[in-house]
Amino acid sequence: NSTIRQLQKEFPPIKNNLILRACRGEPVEHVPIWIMRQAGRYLPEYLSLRSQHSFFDVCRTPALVCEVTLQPLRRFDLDAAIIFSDILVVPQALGMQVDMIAKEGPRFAHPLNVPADIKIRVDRTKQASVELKYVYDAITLTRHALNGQCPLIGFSGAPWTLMSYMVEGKGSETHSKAKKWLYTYIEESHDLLQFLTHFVIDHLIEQVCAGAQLLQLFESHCGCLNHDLFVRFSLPYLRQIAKGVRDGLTRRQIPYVPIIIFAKDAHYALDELCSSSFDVVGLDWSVTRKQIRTLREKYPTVTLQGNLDPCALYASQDDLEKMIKQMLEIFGTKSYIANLGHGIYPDANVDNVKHFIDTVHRISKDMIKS
Ligand code: 1CP
Repeated sequence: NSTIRQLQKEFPPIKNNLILRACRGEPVEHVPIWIMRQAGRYLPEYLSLRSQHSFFDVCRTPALVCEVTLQPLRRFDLDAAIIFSDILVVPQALGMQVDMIAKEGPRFAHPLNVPADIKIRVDRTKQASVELKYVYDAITLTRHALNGQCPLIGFSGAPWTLMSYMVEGKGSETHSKAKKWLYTYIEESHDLLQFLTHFVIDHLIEQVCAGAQLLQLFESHCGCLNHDLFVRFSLPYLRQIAKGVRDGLTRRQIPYVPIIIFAKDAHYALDELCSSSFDVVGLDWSVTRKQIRTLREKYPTVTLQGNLDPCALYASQDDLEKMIKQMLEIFGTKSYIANLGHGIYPDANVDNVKHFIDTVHRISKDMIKS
C-alpha cells in the first residue's frame, strides 16, 4: 500500500482535467470527449499489433496494454484514455476459461449450465488484487506514460452482464439461457450476482489504487431485461458498487474518483440510474431527445454522457456536424461528456472520428464563449 501511494505521488501533474471537471459539474472551456472502444479494430496500428499477439495476451502484457491505450491519443485530441482490457477478465480471474475467437467474439470453454456448476467452475477464494495484478500494473505504467496528458479511465463489467456471459458462454441475442436463471434459480442467481458485486468492487478500487482517475461500469445487457427484472437483478448491485467503491476508497484514504454507469438499453430505468449516486449516467444512442431534456430538468446535478449513434460516423462530415450541433444543443455544455452511444464499430472511418472529436471541441467552445 505504501508503495502504491508513493507511486501515486510521483504521477506527472495533470494538464487536461476537463472530463473530471465535467463530472463535478464545474465550468469547462469546451466539452470533453472520449469514445467507447477508442482503442481497437478501426485503427490500423491496433490491427497490426493484434496480428502478432492474441487478444488476451495483449490484455495480460502491461507494455502492450500501454501501447494500445495510447494509440488513439496519438491521432486524436481526446480528453480521456481508457485502459485497454476487457470485462471478461473477471470471469477468467475466477477460474473460467474464456478465449477470443476471431470474427466471432468471446467463448467460454465451460459455461455455467446449472447452479451446481458454480461450485466447480467459480473459485470464490480468488482475489482481484492477485489475479488481476496485470491490469493494475498496466494502469500504473500507462498513467506514467500518459504524462498527465489527460485522465485514465478504469472499468469493469457489472454483475448481471458478467453473469449472463458466464451462463450463455458467448454473446447472445436473447440471453434466454441466462434469463432462465432469473426465473428458475432465483436465489442462486442473487447469490452469484452478490458474489460478483464484491469482486467488482475490489477490482474497481484496485484500479484506482493503481492510478485510474475515473471509472466506468458497463451493464451492457439491459436490453434483454424489463423494468421488473432490472430492478431486482441489476439495480441493487449497481447501487452497492457505487457505495462500495466510495466507502472502500475512503477506508483506504484514497481520494474519491467519479464513476460513470453505462447501462446499455436501460431506457426504462433512467430515473433509477440518475438517482443512484453515480456521478455520470452514460446514455446509449437509442435514448431520445425528449428523454434527455426530461433528465436535464429533473436531475441537474447528474452529469450525462453520450450518445451519438456509432453509425453516424458513416455520414458525410457536413451531416455529422449537424448531428453534433443538435447533440450539444440538447445536452448543453455543462455537466456533459460527449461520446458515442455504444462502442465504435471496426469499420468506422478514422477521418470522421477525428472530425467528430474536433467538431465537438470547436462548436462547444463557441457555445461557451457566447
Ligand atoms: O479481436 C479483437 O481485437 C477483439 C475486439 C475487442 C476489443 C478491442 C474485444 C472483444 N474487447 C476489446 C476491448 C474492450 N472491451 C475495451 C477496451 C477499451 C476501449 O478502448 O474502450 C472495453 C471497455 C471493453 C468492454 C467490453 N467487452 C464490453 C462492454 C462494452 C460494450 O460493448 O457493451 C463487452 C460487452 C465486452 C465483451 C466483448 N469483448 C470483445 C467483444 C467482441 C465483446 C462483445 C461480444 C458480444 O457479446 O457480442
